[in-house]
Amino acid sequence: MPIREVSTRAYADQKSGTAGLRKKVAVFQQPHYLENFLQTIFDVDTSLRGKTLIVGGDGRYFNREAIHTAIAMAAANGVARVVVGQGGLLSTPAASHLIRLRNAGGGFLFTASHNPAGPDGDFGIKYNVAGGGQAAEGLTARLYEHSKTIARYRIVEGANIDLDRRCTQRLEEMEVEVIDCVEDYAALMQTLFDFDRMRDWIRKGHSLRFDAMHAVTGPYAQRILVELLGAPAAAVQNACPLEDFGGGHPDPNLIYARHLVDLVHSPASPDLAAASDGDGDRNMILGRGIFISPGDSLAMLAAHLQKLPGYASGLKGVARSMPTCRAVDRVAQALGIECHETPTGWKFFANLLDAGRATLCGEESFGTSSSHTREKDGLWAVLAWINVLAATGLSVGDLAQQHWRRFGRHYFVRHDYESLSAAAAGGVMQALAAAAPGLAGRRYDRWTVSAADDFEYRDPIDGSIAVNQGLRVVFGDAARVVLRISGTGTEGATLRLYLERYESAADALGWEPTAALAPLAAVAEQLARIAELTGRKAPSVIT
Ligand code: G16
Repeated sequence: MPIREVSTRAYADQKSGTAGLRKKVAVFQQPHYLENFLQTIFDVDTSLRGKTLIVGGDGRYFNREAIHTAIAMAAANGVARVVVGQGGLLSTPAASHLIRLRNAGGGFLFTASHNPAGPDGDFGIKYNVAGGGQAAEGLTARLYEHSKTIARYRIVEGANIDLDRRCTQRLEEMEVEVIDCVEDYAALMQTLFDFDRMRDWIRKGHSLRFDAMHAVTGPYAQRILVELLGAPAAAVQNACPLEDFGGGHPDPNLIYARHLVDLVHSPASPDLAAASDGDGDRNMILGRGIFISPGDSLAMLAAHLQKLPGYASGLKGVARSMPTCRAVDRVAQALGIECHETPTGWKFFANLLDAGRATLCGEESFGTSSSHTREKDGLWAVLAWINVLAATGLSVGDLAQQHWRRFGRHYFVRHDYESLSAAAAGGVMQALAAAAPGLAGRRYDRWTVSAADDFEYRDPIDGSIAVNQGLRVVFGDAARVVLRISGTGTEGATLRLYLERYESAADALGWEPTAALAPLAAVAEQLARIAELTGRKAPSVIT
């Protein structure tokens, strides 16, 4: 089959956001659009030549076409071997693990994460590098520059790879290995968790409900929870991945997984309910009558992880993104370990994980994971919770109460203002940034501003500096108001307002989060003037 060099014209919008390139499907369907971006990667990151490339996606619409294109281009660009999940499926954490396991040069993960799918939905590419982590800021900047001038790409014409049969095929000089997408990941999980104890926990009658939301975690949950841990088949719902995710929005949060919230508040509540997102890197944890916020989940796992086999030697450190509540900071302090605050985006954890400075990381956007991979990992978090419950004998609710009694409680909420014009969202940011230098010492309601700035991060390992990572108004340990523009939206600009309020143990119990945060929401409006500057009286989504 001939390798063809195809002339193309550059598109000017291939700038990666918080997690890769994310656009409407129709944008990716433009002539040469996908090819241009892939060629950009092959041109800029020459380390893929002669190496293994991991390829997979979350099964959404356009996934198969994209994978066929990627394989045909890999063969034309000197890649030695492509390892691809059967049916084109690989969860993001499983792909990251495979990059590490196979010592691959990198991986293409076709996903727009939790964004809706289908012909009118979103598509995306995460490019992960050797070691399994997402491309760092410096590399994505170089990719963007190159994408503006690209004029040709290379592809093997007429390639015809069977993605559904597990076997090794040849395309020109390159080998294509189609593998079971779950096997290596499931093996890794068994080295981290006490499967005997978890099986026992289930056998004794503890109940589970995991919602795969018709996205990629279905086969993973089926194999691990049902086949390996013995949960009844009904414990995993919506397990079959669909191209449009069944018309749903696989974003495991209080809005899009409302049915799980209702379930845990009903008499039919399982002991643990959970969900994951489109590509399997997010997680949501609930117990009978209780939702565990991602920041709390991170802190609670940090407090108990050492009880699990893979973490028996203790945590080296923890890390959270800046907008994530500071609950884990208190646990780190009690454990006497490092606690890092990074910008939003899992890629910022990679250096800390590689350097052994962090074992556990988490973000408010329903992401939690450990040093076992270089991505956040939805099922890992669910398994960690099952193992912690099995090891402690506590219910989710009791574990949370115990935690808050010891460490105090961080109430947290995120308000999203979606589909704003870039000017409106930028206007809010600029106004608060301009006011920030004069805020220290001012009193709002019961809180006094201790610091207000635009978050800047200096990577402790490579010294790189990331600026403009979100505005934060800090009221000592008692509260924070954070404001930033999302890097993952595909329609207009999304403004995110994060509210965090801390109450020490004595005051904490029995407080309803919405009520606890209402006065802080009023303070945030005074500070950020979102209603006044955007005309939006209320957020589009509250999680
Ligand atoms: C991505 C990133 C996360 C980030 C999240 C939200 O998640 O991997 O690190 O926290 O987006 O980003 P933003 O607030 O900029 O929209 P995912 O699950 O979409 O890949």
